[in-house]
Amino acid sequence: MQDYKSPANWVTEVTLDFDIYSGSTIVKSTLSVVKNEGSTVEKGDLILDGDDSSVKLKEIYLDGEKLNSGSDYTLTSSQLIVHSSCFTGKSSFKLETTVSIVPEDNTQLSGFYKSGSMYCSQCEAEGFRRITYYPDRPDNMAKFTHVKITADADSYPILLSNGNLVSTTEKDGEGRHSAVWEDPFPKPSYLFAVVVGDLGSIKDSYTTTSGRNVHLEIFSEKENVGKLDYAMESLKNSMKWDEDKFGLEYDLDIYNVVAVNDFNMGAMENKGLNVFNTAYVLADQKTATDGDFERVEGVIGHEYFHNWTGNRVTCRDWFQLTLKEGLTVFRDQEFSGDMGSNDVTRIENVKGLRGRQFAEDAGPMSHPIRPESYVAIDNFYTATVYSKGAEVIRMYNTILGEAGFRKGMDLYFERHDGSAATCDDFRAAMADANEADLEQFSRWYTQKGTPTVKYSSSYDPSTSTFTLDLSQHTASAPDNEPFHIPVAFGVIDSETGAELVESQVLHFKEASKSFEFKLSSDPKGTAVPSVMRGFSAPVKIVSEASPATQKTDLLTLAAYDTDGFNRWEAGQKLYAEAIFTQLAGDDVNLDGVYQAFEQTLTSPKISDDSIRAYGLMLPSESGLAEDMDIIDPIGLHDARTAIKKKLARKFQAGVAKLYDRLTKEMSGAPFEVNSKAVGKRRLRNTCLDYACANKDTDEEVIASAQLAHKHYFEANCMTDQVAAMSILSNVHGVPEAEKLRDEVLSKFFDDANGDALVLNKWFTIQAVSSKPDVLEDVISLTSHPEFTMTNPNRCRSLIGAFTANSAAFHAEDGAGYKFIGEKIGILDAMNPQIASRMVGCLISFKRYDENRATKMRAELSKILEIEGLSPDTFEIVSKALS
Ligand code: HT7
Ligand code: ZN
Repeated sequence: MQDYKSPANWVTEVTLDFDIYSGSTIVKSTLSVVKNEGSTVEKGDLILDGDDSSVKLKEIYLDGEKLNSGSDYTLTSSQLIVHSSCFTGKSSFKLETTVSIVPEDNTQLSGFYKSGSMYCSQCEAEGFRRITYYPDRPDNMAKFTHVKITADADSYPILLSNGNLVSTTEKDGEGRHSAVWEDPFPKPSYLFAVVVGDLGSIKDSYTTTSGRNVHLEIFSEKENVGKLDYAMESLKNSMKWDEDKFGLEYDLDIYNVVAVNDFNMGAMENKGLNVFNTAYVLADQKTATDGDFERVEGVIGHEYFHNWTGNRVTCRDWFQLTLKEGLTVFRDQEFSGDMGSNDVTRIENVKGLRGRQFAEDAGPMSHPIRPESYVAIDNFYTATVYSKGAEVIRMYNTILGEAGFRKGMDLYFERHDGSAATCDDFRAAMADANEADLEQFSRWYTQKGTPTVKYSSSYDPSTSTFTLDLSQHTASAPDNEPFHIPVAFGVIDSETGAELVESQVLHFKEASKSFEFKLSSDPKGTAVPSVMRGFSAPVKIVSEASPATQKTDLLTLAAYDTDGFNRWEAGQKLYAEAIFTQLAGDDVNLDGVYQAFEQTLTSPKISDDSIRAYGLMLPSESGLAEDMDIIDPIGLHDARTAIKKKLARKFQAGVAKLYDRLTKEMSGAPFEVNSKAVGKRRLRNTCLDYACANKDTDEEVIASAQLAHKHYFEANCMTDQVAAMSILSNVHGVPEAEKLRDEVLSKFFDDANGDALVLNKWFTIQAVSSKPDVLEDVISLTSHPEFTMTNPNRCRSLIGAFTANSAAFHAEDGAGYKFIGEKIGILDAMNPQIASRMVGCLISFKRYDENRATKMRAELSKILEIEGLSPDTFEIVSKALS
């Protein structure tokens, strides 16, 4: 990690003036600058960042005196350096600049840009330098005291920025009007925002515990205003949850959210003015799936929680990104769990972590949650920084307990409110508040890779002693020192299901260690260890027991574990073992799998339909791939499909019965979004998936298609439509069934009526189809009039989705790689952030066989040769090839 140096000068106050005209926006800034007495930088020059591909300097004055290029300042492609000779002897001064920018030409969607008919900004991480010259670093916290926006009044009636609205002017003779905003809280430039447009909105209010009345308003394009209610409810729930859980209240009188069509990421936590990708704010019965509703709640919560963990306390430098992101993801996960079901949320989050972050840790971009270096910081908004970062925060919570964690949070805010902090500051607050030793815990910040924890156990009846042996190592980073791993643990009696050892957290800090427990009486059956309950650490957990013992242990845990997560996990491990045996071509004994599946399908003890559904679902291909040294994408897909078919065949009657029962129960019920209703839909759609899985004969293909077709036309919501259409999109080769598929696909398209988010689903479902000619479909969809590479959501919905279609993307002839390679070249010139994310699908070539690896590498080499390749894509590709 580069040594941190605070700058020679601080900007303490800012005024900005945006004068927006079609084709050119003039930005005037006045910066109040003071000398930083604590700086260790040798030269005292004022360094302002500025990207000259976006910003054109017009004028510059220091305390009213015009400055001259060369003698007074130096302009490079990325900086404006005001020589210290211009302000020698002054303890403070004012610097005024005027620049022009062209938001209409900004296809990178970083800085100030046009999205449809509105203008908006995205400044994290380094977008402010594409708006004006400024110390664009997170440790420079300044008050934005006066932000004036002027634009055409008829085209742009809404003029928004951070903080409080100070004044407005009416339309003048030229038809222009303006608004002035002031943000009383000092902030880094990455939290600055401006939005200008002709927008609709919904309004509400929230009164904080201490009595502050907060005006809440969510803006969108006018035709989408009817889809904002769920976001508003989620926002109010978030505000209440943060007060209840962490004693944190909102601190301004206004909280504005704006939905934007063209956005590189999910959303942005700008102080008092969140900007959201429409995909994470718009939701209604007709257009959003339950998954979409869940994401809206989670992301609304996430951005709101940033107000304290990110905005009030920000990051000293971008190496500390996980300080705000890991912590805020942990907070949004806890919020989502509390709003619905904690076990369900945990299962979903761990599935995501295993599918994405474990893969990242096993590839060339593997990095610690606090990276050591970067070329483009935008490349480090990764699953590791976010999701593994959240797991690291969760481990503090596990080690210190909920009350201890809260004490640590309180101390963190007491010490760092209003400042820019580090991950070490956070760890120190946790340690000091609890008098805990978290020295070794720091390795989670500095060491990369996914550790594997192996365990074995024994029981000695002569001493009534149960022994658990643990060892840890990181295969991808063998030099790693042992981590401090909290192992949540219990022991279950295989005969009675009784908990033989009280559930507890073991502190595993050595390369290997044995833990002993005295049992009060001998087990009736065998004593089965339940290790890493609730997924208490981001590790791979492997039993060293014989395959036969492992199977019986997993059956015990699947039936009896008192920990909901491990109950689910045991079933998943049984399924995974069967899939890998199938893949190896060995005889598969499915007795255990059938037992677990049947138990899940029928057990009256399972009260949550989502848990039952997740228990019936097989592990994902991406999750399974992480347990393979060399990934065989097609073999894996086929083996998983084969096991699914066997289950579908064996439980055809039971699945159909459950499907019918749920259909009856749900018929005529009003549409609701709550755990119960979502659970029912999830379970019924899982049954549909199994009911349609038997496709060995043309008759079966037709019968499946008819069932899915019926499900589609009887659906009362997007969740059920998508479930049915996903099944139908796989249909091929049987004309009668293909007719039903095509009918549904075109009905879906017509009913979308141009709705961008619904059309994205239409593209995605076709891109992830298991049809053998899916790539041809995808290629032809790139010429569809509704397809465009310039909108990140649309691009992800087709091109990104195809890369997730592992069996098709990794086709042996390399056609998938070639297609993606070409698209990345085009994308990089428009939007490097999106291109560099997309190229991630090619970089893990070492995980594949020689044929595939060679072809993937060849595409990467071609990309590297592109003239003018962005630093973003260059960083990822060159790391992969090195
Ligand atoms: N903190 C926000 C990060 C973000 C971002 C980063 C790089 C490029 C574009 C971006 N848009 C938003 C999102 C979050 O974690 O809340
Ligand atoms: Zn965030």
